[in-house]
Amino acid sequence: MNKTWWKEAVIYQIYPRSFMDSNGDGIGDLNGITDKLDYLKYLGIDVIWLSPVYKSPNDDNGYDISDYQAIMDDFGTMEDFDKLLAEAHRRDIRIVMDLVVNHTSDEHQWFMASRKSKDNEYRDYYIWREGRDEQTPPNNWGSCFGGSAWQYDNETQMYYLHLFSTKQPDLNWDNPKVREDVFTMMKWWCDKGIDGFRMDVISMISKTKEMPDGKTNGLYGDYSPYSVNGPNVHKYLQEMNEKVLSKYDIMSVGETPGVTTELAKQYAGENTHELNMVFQFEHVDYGGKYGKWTDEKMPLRILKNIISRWQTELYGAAWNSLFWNNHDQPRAVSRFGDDRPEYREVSAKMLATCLHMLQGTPYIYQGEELGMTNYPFQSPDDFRDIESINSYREWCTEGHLSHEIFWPCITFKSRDNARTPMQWDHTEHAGFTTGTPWISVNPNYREINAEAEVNNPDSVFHYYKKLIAMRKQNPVMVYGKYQLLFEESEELFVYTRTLETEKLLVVCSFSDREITFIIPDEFVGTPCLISNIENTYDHPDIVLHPYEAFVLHRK
Ligand code: TEU
Ligand code: CA
Repeated sequence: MNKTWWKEAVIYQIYPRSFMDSNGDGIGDLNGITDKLDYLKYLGIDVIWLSPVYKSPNDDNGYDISDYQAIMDDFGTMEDFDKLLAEAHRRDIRIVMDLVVNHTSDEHQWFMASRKSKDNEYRDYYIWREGRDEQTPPNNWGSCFGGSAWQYDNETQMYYLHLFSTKQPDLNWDNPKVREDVFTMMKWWCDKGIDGFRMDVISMISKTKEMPDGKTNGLYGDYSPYSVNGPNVHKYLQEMNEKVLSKYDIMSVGETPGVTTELAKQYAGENTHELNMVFQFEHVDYGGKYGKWTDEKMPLRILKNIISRWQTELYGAAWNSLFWNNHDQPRAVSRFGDDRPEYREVSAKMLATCLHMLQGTPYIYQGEELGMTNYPFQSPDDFRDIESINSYREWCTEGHLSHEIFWPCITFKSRDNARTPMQWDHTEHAGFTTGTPWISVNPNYREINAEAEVNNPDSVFHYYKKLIAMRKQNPVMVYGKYQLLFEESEELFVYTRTLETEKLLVVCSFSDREITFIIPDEFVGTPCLISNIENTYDHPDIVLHPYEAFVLHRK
């Protein structure tokens, strides 16, 4: 297995809109991030993944880009970006940019030209089709954010494809000029000195030519068999690798909905010349009752099964990305842990232990290191996210589902849970802004905030800091081989990591009960590397506290 910096790194995701507002307009910005670099350095992370900061009309908070080489007005200027990059590099922190090239904004100049006529030079940059008849789109596909995936355009009386919102038309990657323009743009950022790309829905860039109807489960058909992991996706990524990625010392991580372990070995194989890693979603896509919406927690055995399969099957062949949450997912502690006040800190630390001891590169989503929780939504008016707003309308206002049934599901999983402002201190608006925040601050900021946690050596923050530092001292955390123990347990996630003669035992309780546990012989009497509770581990028989986690180290 090759050793590389991005395997050894810990990556911290910033959602700029909600991180830190430097000028009082209620919106986080680049200078706000620069102001907080010392905080991130103190935490110890190596890389920042910046969610999109490009010019955008913000239909989907920056994932709808109207100019790839300009900064969003809300976030500042290109000079501010250059300063952020320089200041980050001065602290040995790398910056990975979000690359959103499955689609652009409908306000991108390529699309504005494309829609004007059937024969202009940008027409073929997007995916245009005739309708079946005047009222009917080319096929039955539904978009990710509700409604048909096709939008009729009056100008030329044809439909364009948008797998996401109507303001996010899909680019036509089969057009070599599209690929060339995207690669040129990527090189422009690389030449500026950025350190890599996180590639938005990169598994969806290649569509089948035929585009037949998809299976319906309700109003619309499923596009995924014809758009996810499509016919030319690997060819295009190899071309991107050859023309751009291989020319720089950068890292790449693909966001790949629909990826399997087999496909991951192609997308991110050690020798396939595509990407360095991919994000898989099996452990976060579990159990939708109404589309993706559900209030069910995933049974631990299923979670362990998924994670273990990825750990085992990628070993030596491809590299895992490790995450509990991101800007599209609810808060980790509310979803996989227990956010009741008596268990929040201990379960957040347990989850951190469980994730950082796995094989792969760990990603921390802003506020996770504080144990930030889901937001207590009161009404649909609290939503800012296009997906939550459209879904509520589709299922409840226009559909036939009752509010009482849908509400617990949408509030458990809404993307807005992750997007409330970072909680910096106990002052008004959690120190995020001196103005009015664009989305409400979680009212628990008086108890849960960075200032309080930095000052408390027992905090979730300091626990993360310790885990990150330990990774630098213990190559077994990075390169050790994974093995699951006690597979049948419904409450404990126990595994080992082995590197040559060194071995870690990782024990994590996902239960709010006390549990008796017998330490495997070979670890009895070995030193404890980290634990989230005061306990001793020198006798084999122990009683685990609720959400206890510990790691023993045998050399
Ligand atoms: O997300 C794409 C994706 O995989 C969706 O399934 C995503 O989980 C979405 O939230 C639906 O629930 C990426 C970005 O991460 C997301 O923020 C964007 O909205 C989307 O692409 C379109 O660019
Ligand atoms: Ca601002």
